[in-house]
Amino acid sequence: MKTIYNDKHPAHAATHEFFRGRLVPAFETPARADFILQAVQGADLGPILAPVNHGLQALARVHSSRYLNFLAGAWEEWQALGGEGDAFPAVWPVRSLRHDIEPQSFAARMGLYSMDSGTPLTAGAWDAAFWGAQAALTGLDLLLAGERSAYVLTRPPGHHAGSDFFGGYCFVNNAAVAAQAALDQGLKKIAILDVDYHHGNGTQAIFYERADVFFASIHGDPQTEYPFFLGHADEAGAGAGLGFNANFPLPAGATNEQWFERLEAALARLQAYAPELLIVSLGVDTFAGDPISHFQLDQPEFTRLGERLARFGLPTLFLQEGGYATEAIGLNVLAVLQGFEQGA
Ligand code: Q9C
Ligand code: ZN
Repeated sequence: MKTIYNDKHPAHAATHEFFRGRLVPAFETPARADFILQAVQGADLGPILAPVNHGLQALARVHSSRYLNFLAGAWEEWQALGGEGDAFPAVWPVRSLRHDIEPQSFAARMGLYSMDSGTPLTAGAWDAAFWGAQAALTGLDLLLAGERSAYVLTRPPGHHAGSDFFGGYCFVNNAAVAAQAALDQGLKKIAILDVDYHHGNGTQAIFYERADVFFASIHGDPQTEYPFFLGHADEAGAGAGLGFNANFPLPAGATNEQWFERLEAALARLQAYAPELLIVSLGVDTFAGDPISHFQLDQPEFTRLGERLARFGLPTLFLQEGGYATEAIGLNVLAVLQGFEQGA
């Protein structure tokens, strides 16, 4: 399996994030991707390629242009204001406040375009996120040229980012960019399977009213787990998209048996949809040792996941999402990818 490595990822390097009222060391760090790269290289998984620039247009197919403009210029604006350290939002347009007018104030736009205070906007966030999407598009090219699978090694992750907001450590929704690009190149039905511990609210929302992308997700119950405000089992899609969204929330602390049972249920829904391409939002924060999550998967289960996805039998694009047990992340990801290769 080929890996597309976003070598611009170190440009996004937050030192701290807000958690329980104070700044704590950031969880989403460059070291995560470094460990994965080391594991992929060490195992000789296959060639490691650089992303090819496909331009901004592919991002603009799923993100609003005012949001992309904001992201591209945010660091300069923050610096011009004398911002010290990373930028964080502090005010949000909740219910009854307006979203249609884009305020001049940078602080106000930080809130308009974000969903939480746990996602530092750094000097290199835009560069890293832009090239992450390009890496996803490069991976898609390989599949459209006939490869059976590809792995996109990138950060920051993408699945919490909506059409016009960042959050959950995500800025550009790589899975959505890739799915839309596949449709734009003539495919008709795309399946996205999100196995990150957290519900992929951004991806779900982007395709919620559409029938050409089926989004299925297994995740910690939003009653207690981030992103809290989306990811319930009754979210089935709307309008033309009704029936093309499926959520499988599990309580924090769920067993591996429960997790694989939900995986089967999710795959059954995707199979009935008869998609042409599978995009996997591959978060490995389902790992038993993850510092911010509460499932119990370990390396044998990650291998089993990879084997099962291989038996699903579709061209498969793996996109890196979460996973915060930094020292273990490389072997956890590798277990999925090698399981896939063995199961093929
Ligand atoms: N300090 C992804 O896995 N807040 N995002 C956690 C812990 C947000 C995770 C709080 C977690 C987002 C892509
Ligand atoms: Zn996650």
